[in-house]
Amino acid sequence: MSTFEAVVLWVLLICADLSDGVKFPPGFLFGSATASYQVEGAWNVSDKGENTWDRLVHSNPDAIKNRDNGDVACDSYHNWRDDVKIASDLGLHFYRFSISWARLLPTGLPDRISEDGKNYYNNLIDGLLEKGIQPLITLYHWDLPQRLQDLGGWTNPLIVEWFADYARVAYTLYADRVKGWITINEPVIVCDFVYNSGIIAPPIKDPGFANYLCTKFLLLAHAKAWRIYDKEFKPKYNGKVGITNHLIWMEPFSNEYEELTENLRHYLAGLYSHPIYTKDGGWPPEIEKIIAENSKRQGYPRSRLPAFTQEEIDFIKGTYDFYGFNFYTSRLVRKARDGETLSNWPLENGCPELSAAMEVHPSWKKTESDWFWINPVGIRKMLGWLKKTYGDMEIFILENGLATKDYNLNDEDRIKYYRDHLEQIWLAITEDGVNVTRYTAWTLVDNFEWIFGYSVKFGLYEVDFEDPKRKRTPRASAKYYKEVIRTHSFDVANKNNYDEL
Ligand code: GBH
Repeated sequence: MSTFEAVVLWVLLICADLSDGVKFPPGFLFGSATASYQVEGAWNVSDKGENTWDRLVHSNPDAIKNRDNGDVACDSYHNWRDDVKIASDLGLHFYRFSISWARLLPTGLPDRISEDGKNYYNNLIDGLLEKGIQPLITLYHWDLPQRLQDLGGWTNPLIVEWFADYARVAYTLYADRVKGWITINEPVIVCDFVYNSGIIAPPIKDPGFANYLCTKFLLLAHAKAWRIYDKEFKPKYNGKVGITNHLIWMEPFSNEYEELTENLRHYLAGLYSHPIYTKDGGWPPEIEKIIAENSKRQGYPRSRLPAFTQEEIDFIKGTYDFYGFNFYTSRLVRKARDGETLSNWPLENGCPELSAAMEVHPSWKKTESDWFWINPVGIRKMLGWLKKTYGDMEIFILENGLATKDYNLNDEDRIKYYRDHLEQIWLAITEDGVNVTRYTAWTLVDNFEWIFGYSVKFGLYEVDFEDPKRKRTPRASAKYYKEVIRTHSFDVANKNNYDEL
């Protein structure tokens, strides 16, 4: 062996050794995600039906920062080949995207399937598979057909049938090639944020009442869609179906708020988890009791949280193949002061139902988005809590990422965010024995960030929104993530030596 060879071997051994220590388990998968309304554009192309976000941005443009809208967005409807290319350049194991319900079913109902809608998703799926990337489909990421909204949307019990019919169409068309399905993205946003705040689509404010109707019917809709797959498609295709929650780690402000904090976890995560993942099913008992008592005191003849029949409890229970959640941030919890007004939006500021107020720790770095402070250890604690509370399940992390502002390719802060969160996830796996098997970076490309429009950016790739072709350019974080995937490790050895993208 020449001296040169010996040195090369020595370097290789050291590198292998270093990254071996921090490797994710073999079989652990890395992906990235987007959602239809945030990237597709083509809002009125072909026979696509109008959805609730189309309606909001057109009827009340001032609801959105800079009067932005998703009419064109990243134009992924026309540029899907670019998305597939960059997903492949990154080496993604899977790509999570959502189907626009009204693009596939222009009437919202299965009386007519759009040819163009059907082909669009067929092309995307086949394009991904050709590159060896698994498609992971979200059926509902907030863009409800407006026609169904006009009939009450998620507060109408018939949504259970409407959603199940739509799910069956999607499975029938795509389940031969798509092995991973997410029924609904972040029910706490679909129900609680929507009806408690009134500031996103559909803009209906009916706090403490409509949100709970939505919660009940959404859970039944999820369960029905899960059961359809389980019975009609799983025997043949053997894929996995689940729902994904938006979880914020809740920590007591001080010791005296332990119980309040635990209640709040059982409220925010529990309303959407207890019915599905526990052996008894149904509402989390302590929360059911609190809402019933509050309702009684307020003069209602029955709880604002609608009861389940035993049949419904059994129908929802066990409808999962994994526990899915999205994670961004954390909060500190304390009792609300007398007379303190709490925002009706419970997740990020306070929860009137429990008289809980939320704060942030001074050591958590504020990001450029109003609701978002950084606390990486929160994700490890969240994983530990899920395991302790609901048992040892397979867990998919289906979104995680950092918000920045302005065009900027050199996003060192995003790299740090990803690195620090991946480290905590790795610790949860290796030290706490939590069975996490997937990680998803939100998001592949800068896109329409809901009421913040294009002012807030989450992309691994920057998108030039002035360019008619919406050119995508990799940020430093894209290069970092590519290296994470290649080495199967968060501790990428030589940061300055990424492959060119
Ligand atoms: C996820 O939601 C979504 O699934 C995804 O579509 C989105 O792009 C991503 O996060 C990044 O935000 O300041 O009062 O308007 C996360 C939950 C709920 C966080 C709404 C931001 C804004 C509250 N989001 N919240 S407010």
